[in-house]
Amino acid sequence: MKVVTGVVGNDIHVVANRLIDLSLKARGYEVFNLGVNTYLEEFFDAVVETGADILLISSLNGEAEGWGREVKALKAEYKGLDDLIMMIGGNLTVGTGSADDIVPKYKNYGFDLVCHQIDLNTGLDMLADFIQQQPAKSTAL
Ligand code: B12
Repeated sequence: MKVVTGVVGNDIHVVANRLIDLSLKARGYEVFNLGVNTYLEEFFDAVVETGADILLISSLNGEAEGWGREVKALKAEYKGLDDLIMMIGGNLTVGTGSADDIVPKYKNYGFDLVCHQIDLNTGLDMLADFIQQQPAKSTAL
C-alpha cells in the first residue's frame, strides 16, 4: 500500500519523520515522505498524485490542533478521497492535554486513527489492524 507522510505546518522536528519513513518501509509500505514543514494542501496534492491509500501526518510541536480544523473541508475539495485512510500522531496539543479530550477532537476533524503520544510501533500496529478491518474493495467494473 502507498503512504504519504510528513510533518504538518511550521513544524521542523524531523527525527520522528525519519523513523516513520524507515518503519513504514520495513513493514512493506511504499512511502512518499514530504518531510517537515508540510502544508495540508501539499499532503492532499501528493495523495492525489501518487494514488496513496494512507495519509499519515505527524505533529510534534502541537500546532496540528489548529491545522486539523481545516482537514474536512479541504479533503472535500479533492475528488475521490473517500477511501483514504487518515492517521495522525505525535504531540497533538500545545502543552499538556488528555487523550480522552484530544482523540475525539481529531476524529471529528476527519482522522480515522489518532495517536497522541503513542509510540510508533504501537501506532503502526493499530494501522495494520485498521486496514485488516476494512471491507475488501470491489474489483467489479
Ligand atoms: C529535538 C527537539 C527540538 C529540536 C528539533 C531538531 C530537529 N530538526 O528535529 C529544536 C531545538 C530545533 C526544537 C525546536 C522547537 N521545539 Co522541540 N523538541 C525537541 C525534543 C527535545 C526531542 C524531539 C525528538 O526528536 N524526539 C525523538 C523522536 C524519535 O521522538 P518524538 O519526536 O517524540 O516522536 C516519537 C513519537 O512522538 C511518535 N510519533 C511521532 N509522530 C507520529 C505519528 C504517528 C502516526 C504515530 C503513530 C507516532 C508518531 O513516534 C516517534 C518515535 O517513537 C522534544 C522533547 C522530547 N523530549 O520529546 C521537544 C519538543 C517536541 N519541542 C517542543 C517545542 C515547543 C519546540 C519549539 C516551539 C520551541 C521554541 N519555543 O522555539 C521549537 C519548534 C520549532 C518548530 N517550528 O517546530 C515541545 C512541543 C510541546 C508541545 N507539543 O506542546 C517539546 C515536546 C518539548 C517540550 N516538552 O516542551 N525542538
